[in-house]
Parts: sequence; C-alpha cells; structure tokens
Amino acid sequence: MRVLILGGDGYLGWPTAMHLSQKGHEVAVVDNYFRRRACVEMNCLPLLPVPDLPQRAELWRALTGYSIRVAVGDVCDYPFLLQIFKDFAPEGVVHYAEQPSAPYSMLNRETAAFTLTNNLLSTLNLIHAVAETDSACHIVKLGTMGVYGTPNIDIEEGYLEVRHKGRKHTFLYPKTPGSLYHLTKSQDGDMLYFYCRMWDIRITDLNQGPVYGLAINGSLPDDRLAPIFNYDDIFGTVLNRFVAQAAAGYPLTIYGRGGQKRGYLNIKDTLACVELALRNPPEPGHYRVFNQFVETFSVRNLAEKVREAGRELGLEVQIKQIPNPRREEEEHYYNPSHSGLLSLGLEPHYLTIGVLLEMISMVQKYRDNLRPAYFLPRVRWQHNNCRAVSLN
Ligand code: USQ
Repeated sequence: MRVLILGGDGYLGWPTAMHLSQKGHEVAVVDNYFRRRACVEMNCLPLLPVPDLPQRAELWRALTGYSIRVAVGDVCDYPFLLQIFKDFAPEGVVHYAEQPSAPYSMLNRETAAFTLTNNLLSTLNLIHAVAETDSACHIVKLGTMGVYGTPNIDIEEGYLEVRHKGRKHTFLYPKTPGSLYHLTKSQDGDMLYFYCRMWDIRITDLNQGPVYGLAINGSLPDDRLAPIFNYDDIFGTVLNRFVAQAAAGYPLTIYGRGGQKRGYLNIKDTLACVELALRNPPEPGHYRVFNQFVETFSVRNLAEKVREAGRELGLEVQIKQIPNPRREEEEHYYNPSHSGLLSLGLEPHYLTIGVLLEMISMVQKYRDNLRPAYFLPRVRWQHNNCRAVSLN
C-alpha cells in the first residue's frame, strides 16, 4: 500500500513510518518541523537529539534497505499538499499533523489560535486533497479519547443510540473536551463526519489515549532513529514524564488528587492499530471511530507502578501531589469501550513492571540530558495564563 504520513517527524509519525516501511508498504512523510521549533521556543528539548527527516530517512535506508520519501512543508499550504497527493497518489493517509499538546493550546491567545487554525485547516486541506485526487483514499486521523471528557456514563466507540419520546436515533457520542487542543479534535471529527456524509469519503478516527514508550534499544538498529521523546510539561505525556522523573531522582508530579483516569497504550500498539486500520478500510461514506487504548489507570496507579519498578532498580521514587494546573475531574467514573481494534486483531502490550524497568533503564542511559526544570507544570488553565507564567 502507498501510505502518506502527515506529521511524519513527530513522536508517533516517525515510528509509524519505519513500522510501515519495514512491513513492505511504500511510505512518504510530510512535516513542517513545528514540534522541533516549539520545543526550542518553549524551552523543552527532547531527551535525545534527533536528526532531521532527510538524515533519519537516509540512516534508515542505510541500515535496513527500506526507503522513506520525505517532504518538508506545511499541510496548511494547500498547493504544497495537493502536489504531494498528485505525485505520490496515496491509497491511505495517516493524519498526525496536528498540534498535539493540551498545555500548549491553553498557554495564550497565540498558541490557542495556532492550535485552532492548524488543526482544522490541516484536516480541511486533507479532505479536499483526497476528494480532488482520489476519493477512495482512506484517511486515518489520530483523534483522542479526550474528546469524550469524563461523563458519568459508559463511553461508547464514537456513536451513541439515543431514545427520545418513543423514537430512537444514533448520534456521534456527545463530546466534552477538557482543553482547546481536545476541542479542536472534536471539531475535526465533526468536520470529517460531515464530509463523509457529503462526499462519500472513507475515514477512520482513532480516539487514542495517552501513549508511552521509547521504542529504542533492541527494537531499533540505532538510537538516532528513536522518536522525539518529550518528558516536559508541554509535550510530555504523563507516564513518559513519570519515568523520566524516576530516572532523574525527582518526585513524580501528580496533578491534584490523582484519581484522573485515562486509557493508556504502548507506542508499539499505536503502530499496530494504525496498520490494522489501514489494512481494513471502512466503506465509502462511513465515518468509523475506534477507541484506541489498551487499559485504564488513574494517575495515582501509574505513579505507584513507577515507584514499584524504581524500587527494583534501587531507586527511591517519591510521589508528590501538586496543585492541579488544569480544570478536570480528579475523581470520576470512567468506563470506555474499546472492542473495535481488538476485533480487527490487535494483540495488546500491557503495562507490566518489566516494561517500566525497560523504560526507566533506557532513560537512565541518557540521564545526563535530563533537565529537572522541565518537570513542574508552567501552564494553567486560566485566561491570564500568559502573564502568570514565564516559559524561560
Ligand atoms: N498529569 C499528572 N501529572 C503530570 C502530567 C499529567 O497528573 O505530570 C495528569 C493530567 O492532569 C491528566 C493525565 O495526567 O489528568 C493525562 O495527562 P497527559 O498530559 O498525559 O495527557 P493529555 O494532556 O490529555 O494529552 C495526551 C497527548 C494528547 C492525547 C491525549 C489522550 O498529549 O495528544 O490526545 O494524551 S487523552 O488524555 O485520552 O485525551
């Protein structure tokens, strides 16, 4: 299959490119290096320095013999994107080219406006490029479990059947996002559903939970091929942060009471899920939604697991509850379903102590790069955040 990956430089985009190329697919990646620039601007460099895309593609080709085509540019630039569709003629597109950080989206008006325009315009351009070149091309968009929020009823996979005054109808599941970033993911989902109904295109929306893991050491031929790994307050997801904090001897930063539950998955399962979605496209006109996670934990559960793994490595891991910079439920009901990807054949990797030992050891290898200044949250969910928070 010819697969185009938008956002192919990121934490998930680059590993997806390697994974699909080694499975024999023809892969092209597009990225505008937003994440690299933002990491410099926000003072939150990744754990490992990461070669640029042409260098990584060349290294990948030299070590494995597989080639990955690279185009550096902005998906919001429609003529640029359309030309790529005409040249590469993808059969599937994976859309990771969105601003992925909730704190970044809540920092100030500029970062909010960037998140809103980038995430919606990139999705709109993608839909138009598909419709203009080959409407059979399957769009796999990375969504988020965070669109649902934490309702006091079970979360279904994308849709909810509603009975009202003796009649029934199936709607998209109601959305209650908890950050502007999560809101843009609800909005792009609505837009994709709309164009599915209007133009009969094929969409899979993968509502993913927080991802963890590095996918290096043993699973990669060279650490320079590792994904961009952030452990800071802006781009780091919670378990990656806890692992880095444990490796640095810093207390694990639980926001608030720590009863916040989410659905988690190993980065290896992200790659498997994306491939399963691509290999099993929906019918034209169908907006298919999968809830993409493997198991649910509270933040407190995660911290305790990391402490247990740390103990096995001789680390004294402290856990600290700090004031929650976000507006979110800290104790709540959470029971999301996630059977779609399992029924397509997903074989999950679970969060065992062994997995955590491996992650902590990998991060310890680069311990000298860890910066404790990245651990405390700087962005609060307040409208005057930009004045209250200094990012340098
Ligand atoms: N949290 C802590 N301590 C920390 C960092 C986070 O307690 O040091 C808590 C947060 O308050 C939140 C939970 O951990 O309750 C998850 O936070 P996160 O930063 O790992 O995840 P989030 O901001 O929701 O976003 C991440 C990705 C995003 C993806 C989302 C899936 O950045 O791209 O869409 O996970 S989900 O969380 O299901 O919406």
